[in-house]
Amino acid sequence: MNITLDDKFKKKLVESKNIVFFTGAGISAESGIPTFRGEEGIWKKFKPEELANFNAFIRNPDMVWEWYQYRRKIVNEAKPNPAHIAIAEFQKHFKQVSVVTQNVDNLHGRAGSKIIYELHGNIERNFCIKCKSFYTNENFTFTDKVPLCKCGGLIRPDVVWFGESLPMEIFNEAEKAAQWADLLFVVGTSAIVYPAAYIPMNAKQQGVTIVEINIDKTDLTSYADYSFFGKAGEVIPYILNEVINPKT
Ligand code: BJW
Ligand code: ZN
Repeated sequence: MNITLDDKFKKKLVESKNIVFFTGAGISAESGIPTFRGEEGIWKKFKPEELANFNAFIRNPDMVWEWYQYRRKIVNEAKPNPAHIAIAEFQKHFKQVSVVTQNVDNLHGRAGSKIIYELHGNIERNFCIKCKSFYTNENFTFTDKVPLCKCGGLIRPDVVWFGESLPMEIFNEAEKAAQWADLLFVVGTSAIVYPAAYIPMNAKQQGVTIVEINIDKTDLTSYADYSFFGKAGEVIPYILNEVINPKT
């Protein structure tokens, strides 16, 4: 990691009251959870668009279910990494800290973040496509074959697939939180999936300062006020340290 925090950034940071972190799969990469896109992001040669959609589930429910089983196992074994932990730690130093996440792994919650908007659902929950009954992962022993509800319907994970609406109330609250932020950190997302990616773009239009943290350039880089290239698990603790021990 080779980043420098300039005086203007440091001033903005210490004067901020309301901080929002907008996160994607890259923040969980250092916990061992693969991202969706890029070298490490492909599962059995399928793109996320080919698996994370309702038609794929109806065509081949066992295959899509197996993908989620594989990911649940990884998520269960994963632990929050220094990036999730540092974000939770920010709560001790600012009036309000919110997390808007596209991730379904609940690692922000496990790290101790209190205000979390989950835009794409949560892999720990499931529901029946016919009668909409909810099931948690503990409700039954999952196998690699898709389970059936008591009504006979297929049970699917409670996540948002391509072509499906995001939970609108959560999305609206998240959008408001981002637009009222003094600083919006955009961490570990390719920012290509909409409508989630509108959140930082719209906040920028409202004059919010955007700080991107990513190992690579993204579609959002040209909109960001600051871009810190490096691993989230290194950059976020480094910024937190500046809050705790400001060096002038
Ligand atoms: C690190 C790192 C480290 C790695 N440190 N960084 C407008 C324009 C264009 C298209 C559309 C549009 N509006 C809608 C669409 C269509 C579509 C869409 O966006 N398509 C695009 C792909 C083009 N959107 C939808 O279909 C959405 N629904 C919708 O719009 O409904 C409207 C509607 C409904 C009904 C009727 C009519 C209209 C729904 C989108 C749902 C996305 N779902 C998924 C799966 C969730 C469940 C699951 O987890 O299985 O969400 S897909 C997948 O992508 C997942 C993610 O949340 C999402 C974003 O991915 P993310 O997090 O950015 O990950 P990556 O892998 O892409 O990037 C990782 C990044 O980390 C990289 O940048 C790395 O460099 C970085 N990195 N290591 C820091 N250590
Ligand atoms: Zn049912």
